[in-house]
Amino acid sequence: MSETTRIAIIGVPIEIGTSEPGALMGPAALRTAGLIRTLADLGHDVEDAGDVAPDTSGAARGLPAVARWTRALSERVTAALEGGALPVVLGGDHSLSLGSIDAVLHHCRASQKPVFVLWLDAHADFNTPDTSPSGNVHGMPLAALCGEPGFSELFADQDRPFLDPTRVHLFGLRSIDVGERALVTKARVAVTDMRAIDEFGVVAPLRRILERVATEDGHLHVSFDIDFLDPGIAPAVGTTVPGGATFREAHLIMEMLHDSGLVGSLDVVELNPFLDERGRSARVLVELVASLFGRRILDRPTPVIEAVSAQ
Ligand code: HAR
Ligand code: MN
Ligand code: MN
Ligand code: MN
Repeated sequence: MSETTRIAIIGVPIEIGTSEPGALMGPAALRTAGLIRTLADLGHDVEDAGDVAPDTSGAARGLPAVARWTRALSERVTAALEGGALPVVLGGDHSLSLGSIDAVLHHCRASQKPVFVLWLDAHADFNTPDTSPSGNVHGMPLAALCGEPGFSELFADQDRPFLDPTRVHLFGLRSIDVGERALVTKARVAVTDMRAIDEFGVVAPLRRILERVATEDGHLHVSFDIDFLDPGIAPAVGTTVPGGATFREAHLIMEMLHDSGLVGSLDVVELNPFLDERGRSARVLVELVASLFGRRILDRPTPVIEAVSAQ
């Protein structure tokens, strides 16, 4: 059995960042698929902090409404981090990362720890209100967090810390908009797109990322958008893109993240249970999160790795 981690589960039933209804059921579906019990059975100390429920009366959609969620979630994630727990945030659409990562940035500003983000996603989510073809806020969180213009109303703190785009790593990218691509390039966001994964696999690029986080003694926030996975294994998402990660690739990523010991916070987002097939996408996510938290086949790290690197 690996070490015990204190885990704070925070549900965020938000779907106003998308145009497809249903993601608000995501936290409930992940609980139904056994997420809490699975993590507790691995020996972790799991607290289910329930769902965030901001007052959104008078602001039904758009940035003003998302701002209410962002502020409420940022407070909850900050409380978890300050209490020494590892926050696991269940979505809900990807606009919730505005709140989870804002909290991580504030928390790490005090300790001067650099914040790294591993963005497992088919999309870059680096649009601004100016470049977005859809106007959907779930396609914008990284741009807002990195300080691109157009988002001043989102955050409570006018002197907020920004995310350093060169410490953001897009992993699994295979759909990007024209204006968004220009921003990603200009900001020098790190990218391992699907072509790179096809050519080199997931191991070499992920090892480089983890080595960098370890060298700089950083906090690693993992933001796992279910559309990173191939729709064939995880159909429950409004924005499917073909050619996604296989179960084996995603599983290995989770095992490597666990073995690194570097993950400090996690989002699991964009699950839309209304589009699922008998709960199978929710179950796949629970399996993968279990691997990130130490479920392994044998009761020891994969032995071949030591054998190979010792040569
Ligand atoms: N890039 C498109 C847009 O901004 C689609 C974004 C879809 N985003 C998510 N999260 N599903 O990654 O509208
Ligand atoms: Mn996303
Ligand atoms: Mn996506
Ligand atoms: Mn595997």
